[in-house]
Amino acid sequence: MTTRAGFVALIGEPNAGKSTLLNRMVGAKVSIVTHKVQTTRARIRGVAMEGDAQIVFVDTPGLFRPRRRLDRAMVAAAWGGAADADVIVLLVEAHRGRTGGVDTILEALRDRVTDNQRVALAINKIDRVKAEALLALSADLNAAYPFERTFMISAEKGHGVDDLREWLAGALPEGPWLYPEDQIADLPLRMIAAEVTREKLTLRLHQELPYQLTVETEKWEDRRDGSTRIDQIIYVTREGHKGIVLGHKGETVKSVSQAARADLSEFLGRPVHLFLQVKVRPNWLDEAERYSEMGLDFREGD
Ligand SMILES: Nc1nc2c(ncn2[C@@H]2O[C@H](COP(=O)(O)OP(=O)(O)OP(=O)(O)O)[C@@H](O)[C@H]2O)c(=O)[nH]1
Ligand SMILES: [Mg+2]
Repeated sequence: MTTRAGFVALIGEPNAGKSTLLNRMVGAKVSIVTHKVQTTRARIRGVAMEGDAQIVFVDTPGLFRPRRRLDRAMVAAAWGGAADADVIVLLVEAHRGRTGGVDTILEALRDRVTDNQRVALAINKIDRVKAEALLALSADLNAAYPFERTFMISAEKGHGVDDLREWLAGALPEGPWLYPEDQIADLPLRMIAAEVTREKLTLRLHQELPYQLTVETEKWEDRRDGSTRIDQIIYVTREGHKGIVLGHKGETVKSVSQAARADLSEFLGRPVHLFLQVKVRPNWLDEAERYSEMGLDFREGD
């Protein structure tokens, strides 16, 4: 049997639907999703099988103009994911079209893509627009960059996703599989668990606060009774933020904990006891250890 295997990087502006697409391709929620921009902070690998091909999808942080050290490390991680990929898929939101941000990405692609890499366009969220608009957008983007193929998809509803996966499988180089056939993600469980809690926090907190916090798994204990105890710390930058995360009588953190615990129990297939602690750490955004916990390179933020 001739097998194929390789890396497919999903890149695009924040909120384009990269993580939603990765989860759909893998068939499990390995990367967190919210309606807010800059949800994903590091590269997240998910593995999908298609016939004799093993496709390693690499979800990346959105590409935007970075301001903070964390932002710069995120954008560097995204381009690093693209650099290592056999195939790059650029996701563009159908209803937003060719934005300035998309133009900036196209320009960077012209400089960065190497001869042995293939690049496809996926116009996502087609459920939000009329067919006529799609054809015009596809023509416009293809005039701006020589994409090998264009796919019209809805990562959320699943339209066009099978075609994309089939094409990707054929586009990968011949070679042995890179992961065991039943592995779906390449990310430590404690990191997935921290991400789930960060997703619930991002969904419940407003404005800048989600961008000023990070979550780390401190302890993980698989108990003999079949349950798992997970202890996590939520780092915030200010005393005021701690109060907001806790909420009136601790209600906010309680609802975050309940929602995270439900997701984690489902993901792990066993009961989970989740303990969250909020700590003020004014400079966590400038601490190297916080970045390595997230899977980011601190120096890339210089
Ligand atoms: N209507 C519609 N919404 C979608 C589709 N795909 C993703 N979304 C929504 O778009 C929002 C962003 O999705 P994500 O998958 O988190 O986007 P992302 O590109 O990973 O975003 P960052 O991690 O911030 O870069 C979420 O609210 C998704 O539910 C789609 O095909 N149709
Ligand atoms: Mg994402």
